[in-house]
Amino acid sequence: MIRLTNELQNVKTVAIAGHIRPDGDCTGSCLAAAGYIRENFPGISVDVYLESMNPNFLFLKGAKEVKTDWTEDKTYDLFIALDASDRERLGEAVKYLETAGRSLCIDHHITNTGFADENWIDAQASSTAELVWQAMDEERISKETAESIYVGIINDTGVFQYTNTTEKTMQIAGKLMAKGIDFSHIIEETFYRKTYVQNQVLGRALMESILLLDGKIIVGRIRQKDMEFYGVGPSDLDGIVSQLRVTAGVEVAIFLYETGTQEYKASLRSNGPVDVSAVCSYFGGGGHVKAAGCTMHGSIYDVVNNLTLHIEKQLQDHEEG
Ligand SMILES: [Mn+2]
Repeated sequence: MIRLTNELQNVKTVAIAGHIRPDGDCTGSCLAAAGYIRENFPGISVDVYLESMNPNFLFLKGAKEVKTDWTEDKTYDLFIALDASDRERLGEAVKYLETAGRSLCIDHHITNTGFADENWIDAQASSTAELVWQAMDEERISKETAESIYVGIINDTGVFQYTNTTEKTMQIAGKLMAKGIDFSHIIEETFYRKTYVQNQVLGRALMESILLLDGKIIVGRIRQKDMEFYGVGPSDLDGIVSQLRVTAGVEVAIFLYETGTQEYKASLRSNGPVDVSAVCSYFGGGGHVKAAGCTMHGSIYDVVNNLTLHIEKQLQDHEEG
């Protein structure tokens, strides 16, 4: 376990970074940690590095000060990695880790490599935000910091729906509510809100999806030319795999979007016994048992075949076992 108060002794400068393609947990965790340090340790200067800032999270405190430009060479006393499972996932922010006096890593990915000087990895935690809450002194957490933590938790639990939600998750969520946050508004704006084009591209992926293996696997995909047509980027595709997943009878949902010639980013979700983290790890990716991702190379047919073979194998082993 890591306690921020203990780690900030004799520290004057802190860099906080999450993973590339930052999601709500990553963004919320980073903003919460930064806000907490700025509010309670005024002598410490904090920079947050995120590859991009989702406009839905711009209302969170400190969001507008996030550095999305990593060209500056700065050295820090302390580097804190949040929700990033390995060095590669930090993107170019890894240079601040390498030059920092000391580094911490707080994460809940089972695949985390423990790359920092001190690592707190708890794969039982619903979200990194849940761990960030525990790293703080409860009475020193402001309403604004509570909002950022809440965004992290609802993002990774699907608003307390997924099986990673625990009694502890709900206790922490209750304490966040007691800080006076507008939880209903936060859920609407950060989890359910979609732009018109995001809904259009979701519809397109659903309409063109296919079922494989007697309906146990559903595959959706978006080509680069589709993304250009709708004028959307990768972050606009969040949530498509979740919608594919709710299809009746489906064990595993696969969503693929084209990132280059014969290159696809794959997101997998499991409803049942299939460990998609194992599938994605085989192809060089990672994640959680029920939600994972990887980058795949080859034609769309090869990519779908390779992924479904591994899923089919697991389903067979499960039926036999
Ligand atoms: Mn997370």
